[in-house]
Amino acid sequence: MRQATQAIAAALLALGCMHSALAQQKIELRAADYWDDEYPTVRGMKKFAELLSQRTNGRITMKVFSSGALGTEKETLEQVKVGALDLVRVNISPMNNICQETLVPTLPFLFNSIDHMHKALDSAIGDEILASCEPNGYVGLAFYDSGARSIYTKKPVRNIADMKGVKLRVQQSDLWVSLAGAMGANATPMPMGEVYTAFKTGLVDAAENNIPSYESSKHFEVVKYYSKTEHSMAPEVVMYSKRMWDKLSPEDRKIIRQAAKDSVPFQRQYWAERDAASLKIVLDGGAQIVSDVNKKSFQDAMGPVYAKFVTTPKLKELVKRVQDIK
Ligand code: GTR
Repeated sequence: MRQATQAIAAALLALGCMHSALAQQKIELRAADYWDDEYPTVRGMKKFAELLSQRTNGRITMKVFSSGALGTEKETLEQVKVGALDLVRVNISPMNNICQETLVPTLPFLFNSIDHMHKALDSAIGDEILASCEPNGYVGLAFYDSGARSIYTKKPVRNIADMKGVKLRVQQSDLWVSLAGAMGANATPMPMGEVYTAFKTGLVDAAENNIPSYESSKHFEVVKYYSKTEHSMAPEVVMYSKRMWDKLSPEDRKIIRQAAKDSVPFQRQYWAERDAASLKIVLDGGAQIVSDVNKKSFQDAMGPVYAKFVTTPKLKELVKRVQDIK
């Protein structure tokens, strides 16, 4: 009896050692982002990496492969899904066809200000949206800022009628195709990296994005009118591979989740700085910001987009909760 007890105690001790060895395992995470090292999303990811390393005394590190080195957003999302990459920062739009709840923050004119968007994403609504992609292979860790998206093209756009027949580049998401259609435009979905050439060859006449993207992509050099339609505030998102997540210890999951969350206020600061700096660059480069846009003409046309995509009780509830935020 006594021997048996001793044997059990020894086995438990061994298990405990194994467990703490696992918790102490060195982990080198690999992350991807489309933008270059100075862009606010990459700076946010690097802050996230720094916090991880600090909090674990260098046990968990994260290398951020920037400048689209590992592929387009759609491609890196596929790598994350199979676990070839641990995590990625993408715009939420390429998640739209993967998990439904991500449609909500992409919807046109849902948020009426940046503050409203922050309140919604910082609340339980944001957490629910981040958590909703787990069955599809992605653990949502955080939302990053991306400002508001507006249309830019070779002539000023002041009213929805100006969009009729315009070849508008959109992100690779069915919601975006429908949104462009509701504006009267011809949607041309393609990855961001192809848009510059598409402008040059006339494949597209217009695109839509925030000012830092308009500047960083150099699109402002070829397309001079940026019309403030501010039709969507689709945020950026940090998605972790569910397959890789399941291999982490509960302690490490907690550390990673917390570091991602704690990088958010830094990223918001980087965003604000870059937004102002990019505006100056595009203006100095000869771009014109068109502010007298009839936003209501755009807003009034979005009913069919809501009708087509906000179809389940869950999506309706999320939209209503966002709209009810004061
Ligand atoms: C940017 C975003 C990128 C990418 C791009 C696009 O605002 O930061 O991740 O999604 O938009 O339009 O493809």
